[in-house]
Amino acid sequence: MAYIDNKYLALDGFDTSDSVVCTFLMKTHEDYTKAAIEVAAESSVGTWVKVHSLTEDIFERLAARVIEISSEKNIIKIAYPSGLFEKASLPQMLSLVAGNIFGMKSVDSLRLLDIAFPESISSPYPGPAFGIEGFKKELGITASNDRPIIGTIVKPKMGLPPDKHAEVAYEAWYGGVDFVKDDEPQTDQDFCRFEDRLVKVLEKADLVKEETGRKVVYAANITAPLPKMERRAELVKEQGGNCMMIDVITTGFASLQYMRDLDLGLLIHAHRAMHAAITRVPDHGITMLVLAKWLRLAGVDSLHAGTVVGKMEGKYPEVKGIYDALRDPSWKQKRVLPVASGGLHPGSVPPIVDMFGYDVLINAGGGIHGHPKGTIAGARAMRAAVEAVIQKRDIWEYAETEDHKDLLIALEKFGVPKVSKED
Ligand code: CAP
Ligand code: MG
Repeated sequence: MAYIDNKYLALDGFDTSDSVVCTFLMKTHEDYTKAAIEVAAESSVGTWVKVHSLTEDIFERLAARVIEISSEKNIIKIAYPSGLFEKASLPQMLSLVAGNIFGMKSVDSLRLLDIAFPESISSPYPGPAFGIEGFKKELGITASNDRPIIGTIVKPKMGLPPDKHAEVAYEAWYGGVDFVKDDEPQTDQDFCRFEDRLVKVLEKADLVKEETGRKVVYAANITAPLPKMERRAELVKEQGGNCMMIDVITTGFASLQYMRDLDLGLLIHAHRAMHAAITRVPDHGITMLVLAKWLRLAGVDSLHAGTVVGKMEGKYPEVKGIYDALRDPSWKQKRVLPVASGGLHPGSVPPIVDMFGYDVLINAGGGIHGHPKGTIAGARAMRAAVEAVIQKRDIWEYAETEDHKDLLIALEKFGVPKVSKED
């Protein structure tokens, strides 16, 4: 296509202080600079041919500019003047910087690697209502007794009736887990209606508090078309719940912003199911880093962010970058609690804490409910693993010295290697 106008190029400097700056990985069979111009034009004020109605004034105010081209690295940077964006609207922002350009014939592949916002764009977004500190406070965890939060997912993923679902939650909490969530596809099916499940699980949360004195969190999965989501969130509130879980990619950014703006005083736990359809292909799509930044602006309190050591893909540099963006203290918005989940078990606790510290929610589904002695033992093993890390002790040494049978069985079951002293 014949996009024209080198005026989209600003390679000799451009004031980006009031621009959203996007970094793209762009591969093309066309002239590299020309393709970069076409991406900038199509994602701001241009189209495939020059139109008479595009005045100089509009161009000066609103045209995106290519501020960096590195054809040998397949990297381009584009600055988008803030005037292009509606205040506090992620759907509009995504339609601009992550819209048509992915499908243009002039690029063979395009991946939005990173995004940086000027104050004028980011500050109208609410960010998390609770954040990391608020999430931990809900569980009675403060600076004086700081530690990672332990969570589980009720398993099997689908199928349990409400009373059995609640029983699994109770056993996990009783064994020492702080946080229990529904699985991502578990919403309001005939085998387990949402309201019935909610009431029964919250009764167990109250029972655990009576029996152990510990406050716990139940992330009820309210995922649904928006009116039902709103109704379910209100039910969580009415029933004394403290957290709603939303599958934020499948429900969409508009729904999430709406639910956050209700300001119900409930933790928002964000599951990212379907993200890998967008984030995984290395040359095309949008990175989880960019999704995480958008979700922090939107105001999730916790977000699945990868584990490096679990069953889902994601190498350390990329996953650490996501954790850093969620927990970056320089933002006006509160910090988001990253969630490590997927294929984890008690033996995963030391490497997760080594990589990411204590400001993390470590979720284990199969790693708890797959314990040979059942869910309570699995939860106790997870809790003991955290205790070993807090005491800076080797997990095997701790299990053996403390004669922690549940942890020993878990380490054997999940094949956790013993690290000999000289290692
Ligand atoms: C984990 C999980 C989570 C994934 C999500 C599952 O269960 O409940 O949804 O971890 O992946 O359904 O697989 P297990 P991510 O603990 O039994 O693996 O956190 O990467 O979004
Ligand atoms: Mg799941």
